[in-house]
Amino acid sequence: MAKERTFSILKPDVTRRNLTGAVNAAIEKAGLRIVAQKRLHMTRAQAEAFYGVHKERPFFGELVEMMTAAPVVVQVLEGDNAIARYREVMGATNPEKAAPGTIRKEFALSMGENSAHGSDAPETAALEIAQFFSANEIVG
Ligand code: 3AN
Repeated sequence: MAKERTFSILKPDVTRRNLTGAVNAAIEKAGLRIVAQKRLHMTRAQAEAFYGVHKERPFFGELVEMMTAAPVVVQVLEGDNAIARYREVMGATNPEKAAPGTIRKEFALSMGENSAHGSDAPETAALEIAQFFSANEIVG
């Protein structure tokens, strides 16, 4: 299996409820290594750029508001097939449809406040990582 890196965000609903450690425990238990991590408060410009692909969607305004409402924790996760593995560990976008034991089933509040973001492909993972981390901040 190929060792990969993916980009993760623990969303404001996680930091607000003091669940950063609980979500990180689920990530590590799944065999993913947190090889970079920082807590920051996203600016509107950062959130709009990050979710640019969704700008025509009806929930875009709400999404930007939600992502800038409180701090987030941005991370780089590393492991075998990390991109697909992390999406499995996160569970479905809609927490009601997420499988038992997934981060979203355990912690998410709604479709919007769904606790975690994970990249969906190698190209997006590389772009998303580069938006928040320089190479010397990632230590595998
Ligand atoms: P995922 O994060 O599971 O890849 P996407 O890429 O479809 O899901 O959506 C990006 C983010 O937009 C979601 N994580 C969620 O916060 C928000 N979102 C998606 N669909 C909705 C919706 N119908 N209503 C509100 N927010 C949504």
